[in-house]
Amino acid sequence: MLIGIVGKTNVGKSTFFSAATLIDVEIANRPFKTIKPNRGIAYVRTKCVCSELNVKDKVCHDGIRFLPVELLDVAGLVPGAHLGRGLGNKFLDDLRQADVFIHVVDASGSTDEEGRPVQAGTRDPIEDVKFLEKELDEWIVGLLSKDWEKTIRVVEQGSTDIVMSLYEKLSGLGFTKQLIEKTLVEQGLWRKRPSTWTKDEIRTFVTRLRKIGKPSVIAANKADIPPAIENIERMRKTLSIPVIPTIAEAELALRKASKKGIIKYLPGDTTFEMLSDKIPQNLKEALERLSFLLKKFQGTGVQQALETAVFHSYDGIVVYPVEDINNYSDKNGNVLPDAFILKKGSKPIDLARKIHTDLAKGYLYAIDAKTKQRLSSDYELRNGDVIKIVATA
Ligand SMILES: Nc1nc2c(ncn2[C@@H]2O[C@H](COP(=O)(O)OP(=O)(O)OP(=O)(O)O)[C@@H](O)[C@H]2O)c(=O)[nH]1
Ligand SMILES: [Mg+2]
Repeated sequence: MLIGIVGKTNVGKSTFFSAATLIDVEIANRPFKTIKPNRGIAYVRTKCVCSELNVKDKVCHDGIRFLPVELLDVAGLVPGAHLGRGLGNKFLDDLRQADVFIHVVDASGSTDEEGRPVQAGTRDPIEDVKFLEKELDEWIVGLLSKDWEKTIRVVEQGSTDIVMSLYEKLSGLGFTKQLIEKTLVEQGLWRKRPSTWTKDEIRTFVTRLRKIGKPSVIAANKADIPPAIENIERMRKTLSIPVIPTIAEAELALRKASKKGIIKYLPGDTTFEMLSDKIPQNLKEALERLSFLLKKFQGTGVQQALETAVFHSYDGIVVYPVEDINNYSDKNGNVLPDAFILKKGSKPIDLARKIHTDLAKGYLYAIDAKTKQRLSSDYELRNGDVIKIVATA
């Protein structure tokens, strides 16, 4: 699973990335610090199925399982990026494979539209959300418009159908044929000759496709700077996607202090414990400030943003593959050795594909380890399912 971190330049994308992955990257209060994308692994938490099954596994901690997700932090955008402003938006191609976006916004309004530092409260973060969504749409429209005349010709001559044609044009973006077809129908473009589609119709179609195919969550960052709270309230009222207040900088500091053994802190916690009383005064003061922020915001929001992206926006469910349905283990007796995130609506064959392409090739059927029942091939997997895939050798 790949999460793309997108947003205007200088809003805290790399800080968020670094806090979530503990990978050191360049962070600075100036636009366009990141140019080359950063890739790393973060973890989302889920309640492990072990307690429900009354078994003990060696993977989860106190009944909580940490599942890896990949994060991609890319260069920032500014309005007009699709026309080449700032660094342009060509690097968005790195994000084609992303399943979901975390859209980092400077909720405090302390960076102007070009990402330059300004007095807090100057810039309206809602404008940042709007322009970024527009840039994402322009990017997709650009992919769609390439050789548009030719597309029109082949479709109208009947050599290929419109769904297949659009699917191929947008290949790599991860939109399914079903989604493309459903969106065409919904927008009244199905059976309408592509040569008669207006620019507005194409744009509305793309916006809809993006909203469903590349869902996103807003990380309302720099929530610690005062005007952020009012801005977040407004964003929640205006926007139709989840808005999670985040303080990426605090999360990064806490995770680093925890790594150094200064404090005991787990991502997502709302408090931490100092592990020594010989902490220098200045560090103690900094930690006290962090403690205050954690209490005030009920956490730094970074973990919550990741989990909202995976389990809410992307609609992820967690499924546990096993080989031995009686002991819920693999063939070596390891109990619940793996857990995979799949999109809601996935079938047993999708799980097989996640485990190994060969397993999908030789797929015969699946068994629900909890009920010991054989599952039909169109069974929709549910969160917490424990599944054995039976395949040819
Ligand atoms: N107050 C505050 N500052 C933050 C927070 N998160 C990041 N910053 C600061 O914001 C500035 C920009 O952070 P970056 O992570 O480099 O931002 P970016 O979006 O990756 O920027 P580019 O790569 O240049 O587009 C840095 O000075 C960070 O320390 C936060 O939660 N609160
Ligand atoms: Mg950056």
